[in-house]
Amino acid sequence: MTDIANLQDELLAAIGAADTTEALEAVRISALGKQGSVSALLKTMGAMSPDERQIQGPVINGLRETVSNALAAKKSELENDALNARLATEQLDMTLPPTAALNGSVHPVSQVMDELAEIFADMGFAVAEGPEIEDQWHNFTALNMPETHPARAMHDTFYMQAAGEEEARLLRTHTSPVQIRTMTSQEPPIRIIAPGRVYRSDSDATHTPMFHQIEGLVIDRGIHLGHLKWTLETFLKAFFERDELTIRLRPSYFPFTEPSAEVDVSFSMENGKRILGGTGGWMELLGSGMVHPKVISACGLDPDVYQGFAFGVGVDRLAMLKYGMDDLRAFFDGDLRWLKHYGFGALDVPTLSGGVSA
Ligand code: 2U9
Repeated sequence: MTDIANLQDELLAAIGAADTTEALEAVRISALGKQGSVSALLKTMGAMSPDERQIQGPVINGLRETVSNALAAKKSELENDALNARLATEQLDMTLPPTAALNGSVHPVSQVMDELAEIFADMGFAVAEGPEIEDQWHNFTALNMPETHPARAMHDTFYMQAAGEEEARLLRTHTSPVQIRTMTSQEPPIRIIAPGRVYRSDSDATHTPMFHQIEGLVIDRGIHLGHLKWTLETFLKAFFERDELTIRLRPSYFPFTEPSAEVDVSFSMENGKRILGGTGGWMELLGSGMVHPKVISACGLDPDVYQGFAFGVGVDRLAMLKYGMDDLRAFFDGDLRWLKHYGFGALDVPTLSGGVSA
């Protein structure tokens, strides 16, 4: 009995003295391991007479339980101490500058969208957004493209039919439904740009099933083609940072504008490469026109009172022309080497005063 009491005192003292989890584990093995002192005592019970076992059994089991409990208590005490020590040394200084500028980079599409928002904000345009999953009315019908209109088939639309819903919904094929939503919810004058993702079932070197568009819309009294031409020329000069850039409107057709015009931008050659601006030739860049009276009526406005102009252009194409990428598919590969090469620093925020380019 006294041996067992002595062993218990010894073990509890050793547990109390253990100051690391490793030291505590060594004590546990010396007591409860295969060759441990407590395990050896437990083994002796097999050879005892029933009377002897009735007396010694509870004592030996009591020893095992006391030692186990002391080990568990000490273990959680040591772990708690370790956590507190870590919390005391690990500090996060929220006032330090971010390191994002060194590690990540801003995708050229995001950079160009920020540049566009900055340029158009200076001309009084707000940024408008809308859902990417649309209904057919906002994406087509309100834009003078009834169900039978051939342009609907030309858009290579991704449709989705929900169970129990009568009409299929779709991934917007252009950002124009955003302008429709603005016209049906706000009073003119309206001056907005709608940048965002659009989807068409099309895929090759110059087409990806998802791409980025920016469209602009102005609705007010007395708006005419002159306002459109000035706005586009001012925007393109600011975006490409070339004062000698000129534009040319060519008659075209879109269901939602009348008249419609394709916009060409002048370019010149420098070291065998096309750069925008100058007098070397013309490059097609945007689509535009005066908003069709039927579109204005569809949004509940009187076309005899309100007129407007609209335009659309691919953001990815604008980025390629300004920053010199040649393959559209690389935009969406997520290749870190490409992002490092073409990406922009997170702190290079485009401003008109500091220069819109990074
Ligand atoms: C409303 C009224 C009119 C938007 C317009 C274009 C011409 C156009 C293309 C350019 C390249 C799409 O990304 S692209 O393939 N867009 O040519 N977009 S006029 O007209 C609107 C929009 C909304 C309410």
